[in-house]
Amino acid sequence: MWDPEKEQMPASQLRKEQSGNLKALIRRVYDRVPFYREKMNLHGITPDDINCIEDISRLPFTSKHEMRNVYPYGLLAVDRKEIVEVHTSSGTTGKPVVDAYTRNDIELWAEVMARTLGMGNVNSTDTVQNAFGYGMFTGGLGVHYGAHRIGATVLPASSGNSKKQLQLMQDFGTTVITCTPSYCLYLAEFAKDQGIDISKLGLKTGFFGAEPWSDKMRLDIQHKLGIKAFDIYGLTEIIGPGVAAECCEADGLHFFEDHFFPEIIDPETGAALPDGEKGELVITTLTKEGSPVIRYRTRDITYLIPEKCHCGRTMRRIHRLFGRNDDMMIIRGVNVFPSQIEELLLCIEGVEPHYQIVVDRKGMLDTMEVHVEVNETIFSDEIRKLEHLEKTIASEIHNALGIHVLIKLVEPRSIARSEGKAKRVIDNRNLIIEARK
Ligand code: DLL
Repeated sequence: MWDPEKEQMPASQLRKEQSGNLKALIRRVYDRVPFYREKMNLHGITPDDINCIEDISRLPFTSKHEMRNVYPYGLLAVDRKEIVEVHTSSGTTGKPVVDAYTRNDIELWAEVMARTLGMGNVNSTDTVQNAFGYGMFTGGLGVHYGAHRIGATVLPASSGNSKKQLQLMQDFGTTVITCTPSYCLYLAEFAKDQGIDISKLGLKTGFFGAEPWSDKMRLDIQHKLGIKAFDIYGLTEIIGPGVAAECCEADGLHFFEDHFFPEIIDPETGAALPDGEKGELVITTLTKEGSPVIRYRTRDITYLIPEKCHCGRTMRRIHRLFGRNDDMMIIRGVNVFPSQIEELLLCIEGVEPHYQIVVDRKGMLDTMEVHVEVNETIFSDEIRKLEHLEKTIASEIHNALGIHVLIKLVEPRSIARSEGKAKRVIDNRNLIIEARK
């Protein structure tokens, strides 16, 4: 454990720290950030109303839409000259959101990322090959700072260039790999093509995140690379990676709630949901200085696990992410997450972990087609067998989700690979989804 004192803090002490930090945060943003002051005034709340962590539910939410509206520096709670680094989201669906870090924020980031890597016992003898993208994306530098803090040797490989990735692994004896889970699988496939057995290169551990991935996909990664795979969660709006991470029990991600306070709400009504109930994750940055965020609606769907973990850490856990409610497809009235489809697909013999879901509307009816890659052996089977497999997959999905989908088996390697986040869904319906704003 990287910081046993913090990570095993008794709940009462944690609540006390959270309460003190929330109170100080609200006073700070009220005094310094017009955006928050105006919102609080509108809700008739003053800093004096916030005295303990439970009072957090009195505060208004912050949405992505609002954060974009104040691009680039509308959330700054310090003087601009205190900012030492800036990251942004990709901005593919609108203006990017900005995370502005003070020197202390960078220290905090290094600390929570050291905790994250500490979940897999990374230490100064390790060589961490960081294949998350470096740049405005938070993955690259976030992992980098954490690995430095631990004293491991970092190979700042960044994403892509698979040939070079394999060369680095061989030359420098990489023990830890970090990247998106979809890129990791691609790398395994690429290694195989090159005649390299990636499971024999001495890798021990991998940290994967930035996109949803199922337990089946984890097993596949572990098997193909011969490593233990950890799920790590984070988002630009909050700090980047380092918000929550899985321990060796692999039963939920410990939320670093001394710095980031989690709540689960009903996405429709905004009402708080009890532990164990699935809903939208809302996060408040309790200690960040540069661009603090209050009750940020992440759109990510999960639930809180309050039970004590066998690893000894006391911080509450969230279940692995089910997906985002803006990725949730409503197909003829049924809510479907890509992760549910993935989970089903990967249970079927011969199916590869590469798929794409194409949603369309024919007349008034939603249609869903799933393009599924199969392995070479299956693909060279006779047509009759392929048709049988298509039917099997369609009926598995129908049994589990109650919707009819068209399955199209496609050639091995025909679905585009990504070096970063995989694109799983193509929605051709042109629906205007409120949540996307
Ligand atoms: O993806 C930060 C990150 C980098 C996390 C490296 C983990 C590793 P954004 O680009 O702002 O930041 O995207 C954040 O990605 O709201 C989730 O929807 C999704 N996401 C991140 N981690 C996971 C995960 C980074 N472990 C958005 N499982 C989040 C599922 C994840 N979804």
